Amino acid sequence: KKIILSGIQPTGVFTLGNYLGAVKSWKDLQEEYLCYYFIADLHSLTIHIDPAKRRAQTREAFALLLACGIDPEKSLVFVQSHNKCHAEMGWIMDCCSQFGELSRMTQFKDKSAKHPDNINAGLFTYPALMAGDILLYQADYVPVGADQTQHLEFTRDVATRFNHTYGEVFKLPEGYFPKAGARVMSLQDPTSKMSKSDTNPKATISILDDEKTILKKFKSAVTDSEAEVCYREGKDGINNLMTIYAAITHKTMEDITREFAGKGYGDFKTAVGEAVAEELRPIRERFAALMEDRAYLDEEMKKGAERAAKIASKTLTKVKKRVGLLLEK
Ligand code: AQP
Repeated sequence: KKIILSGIQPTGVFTLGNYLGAVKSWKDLQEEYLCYYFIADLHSLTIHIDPAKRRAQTREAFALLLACGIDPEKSLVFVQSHNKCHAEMGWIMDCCSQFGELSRMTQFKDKSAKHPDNINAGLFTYPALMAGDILLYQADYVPVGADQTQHLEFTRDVATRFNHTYGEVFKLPEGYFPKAGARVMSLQDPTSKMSKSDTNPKATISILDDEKTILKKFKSAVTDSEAEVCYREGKDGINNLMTIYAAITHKTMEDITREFAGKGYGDFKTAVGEAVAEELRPIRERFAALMEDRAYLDEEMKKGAERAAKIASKTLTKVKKRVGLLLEK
């Protein structure tokens, strides 16, 4: 089986964007691929989070993955920092990355503009740590959103350069773009993506929101002054709601336009809210049950970390040999 690898940061409860854009397809991929999914807690250190909160969010993120249908019997699920190979490999990748190429990363530019008070070195070398995550497991495919394609290209560049300098070690990973994957925008500013770390709770749907909250948030979603449900340039708010509705119901944009012809935005927003609430209800219930069973979560994390370390250490040992680090006896 081909290997799929992807990660998600424990920077808050997953949003509907994380779910529809990533985790929902991760679940389906388990049937066809060997899947490795991890909680990217080392990456999350690039932003300030209260330490106790970070710890809690890491456990929650792990439980959320399971609640979303990632099955630890089928897939490898683990916390990044529990496998020490990531940090070691990250440093080696740092030393294989050029300042110039890292300077061109748009995510660094975006994130440093967003947090001018904390432009740390980790934010700058984030793509090198990510390259290490991917290359450690010799992943064939990496499901990435449009915002991550540059980082994947970077990973391929680093891997190619390494193979050229030290001899073939790394498989070159390819992007995987799930057909059903949707890019979900903020409900309050539909020109920017929905983000877990958005400080305006009205802008995001958390996958743990209850039905009432979901309906209320959709009701206050920013749209336009027309009254036509159709997917068209300039209708960012409606386009976003249609994208969400289509991703959940598998209807086409034409179907949706037909369904709401002659009806107002109010009806449409209610329908989207109900569909989302219905989709998220079982996840919320499973999450609550999982959080009651801390021993099970800890056990699964431990098993995941052990399996991950076993796989990754093979690549790491090869890499260390190739770059000339003296291996301990
Ligand atoms: N709005 C979105 N629509 C579709 N996909 C999205 N993803 C994130 N937001 C959307 C995808 O979710 C996966 C995990 O993301 P991440 O946690 O590694 O980091 P992120 O992309 O920075 O996600 P957030 O929610 O925006 O987090 P913060 O607020 O912490 O920066 C990725 O596959 C991503 O493409």
